[in-house]
Amino acid sequence: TQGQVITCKAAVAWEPNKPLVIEDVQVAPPQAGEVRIKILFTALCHTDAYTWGGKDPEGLFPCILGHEAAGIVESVGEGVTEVQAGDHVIPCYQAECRECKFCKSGKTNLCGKVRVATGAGVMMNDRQSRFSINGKPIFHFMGTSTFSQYTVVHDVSVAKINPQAPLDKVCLLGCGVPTGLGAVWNTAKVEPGSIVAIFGLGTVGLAVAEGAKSAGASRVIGIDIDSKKYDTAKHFGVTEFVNPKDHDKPIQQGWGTSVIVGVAASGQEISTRPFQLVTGRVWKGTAFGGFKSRTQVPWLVEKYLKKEIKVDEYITHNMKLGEINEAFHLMHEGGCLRRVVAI
Ligand code: NAD
Ligand code: AHE
Ligand code: ZN
Repeated sequence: TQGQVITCKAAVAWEPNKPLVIEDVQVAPPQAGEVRIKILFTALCHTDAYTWGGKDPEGLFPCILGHEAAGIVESVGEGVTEVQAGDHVIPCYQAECRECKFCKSGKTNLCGKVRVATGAGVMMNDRQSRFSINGKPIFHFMGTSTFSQYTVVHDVSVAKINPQAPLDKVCLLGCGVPTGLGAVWNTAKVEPGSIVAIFGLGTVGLAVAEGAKSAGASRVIGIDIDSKKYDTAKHFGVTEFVNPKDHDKPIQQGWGTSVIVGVAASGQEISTRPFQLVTGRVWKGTAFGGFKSRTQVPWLVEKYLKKEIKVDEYITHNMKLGEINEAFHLMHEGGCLRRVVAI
């Protein structure tokens, strides 16, 4: 198949909020600096639902969503040296080129090399998509587009991992679990004895709880409007629960560091009085938990293999590509964390 167009199945989002359609999609060969990956397993993250729901200012349609996955390299384009056909990999929506001023700064995990293209749903080389249906281009998403049996990504967006790792599990290390752990370890830098409050007890929130427990937090307060999340949350280190629906007055007090993880729809903003920051509160945000993707995803895979971090525990459903719309609906059910789809 090297050098040839591959026709395969992919779940195409034709329009916001309309069911995804499993289509035969043509996937062009990788160009210079690109890698074509056979995706074996992909999970669904809330961000996929956010973009599918038309809330993402960068959302483009038709597109192939999906960014939390694992697979095997099928072929590589010219000049690609760090991976080859047969390597087990995790696509990384947050690239790491190790050459741009951001990568070299030592201050951020955000990489500038291909972000302009990934935000526009195309590849950097020619600003075109590698996906098409009978000649009609279909946009990429987050530089990953993992709801497809084959995808093309930039080489700076591929983490090569230990081939012994089970791909149906470590696909989660492509987004949600690292984001939560890293929000605690890298961004908030939680110290022993700290009190941590988590708003939203999905996979990202529970990974925050796991990270907080491992960092020695004395209390981990879980806040969710869905009381069904509370039972599971205990197993991830949440020690107390608050359902905002049970309170008619604000109950927050004190100061500390707030780390924004969640994404918001176009036009939605957060604000506060300067006094809050003047008097010692700190407001930060985190993308992919501050982890350097190509360097640290393989390290997280090793930590999982040594049983130092949980992954299996976040998987509540195993599904097939044809069930992807059901997988989106399940997101809103109490018992649901990650759904892993076999592609
Ligand atoms: P999820 O759907 O699995 O979980 C979200 C949880 O939040 C649910 O339990 C829901 O009941 C709860 N919730 C909803 N509204 C709430 C409210 N008003 N107050 C308290 N709880 C509320 O989602 P997830 O996949 O864990 O993702 C969580 C968020 O993080 C999403 O916004 C996602 O887009 C974002 N995200 C950001 C990054 C990043 O790098 N910054 C990475 C992954 C996910
Ligand atoms: N496109 C949205 C922003 C989306 C966003 O913030 N994405 C997170 C990752 S969410 C993963 O589930 C992120 O890492 N952003 C940094 C980046 O470079 O995209 C918008 O508001 O325009
Ligand atoms: Zn995600």
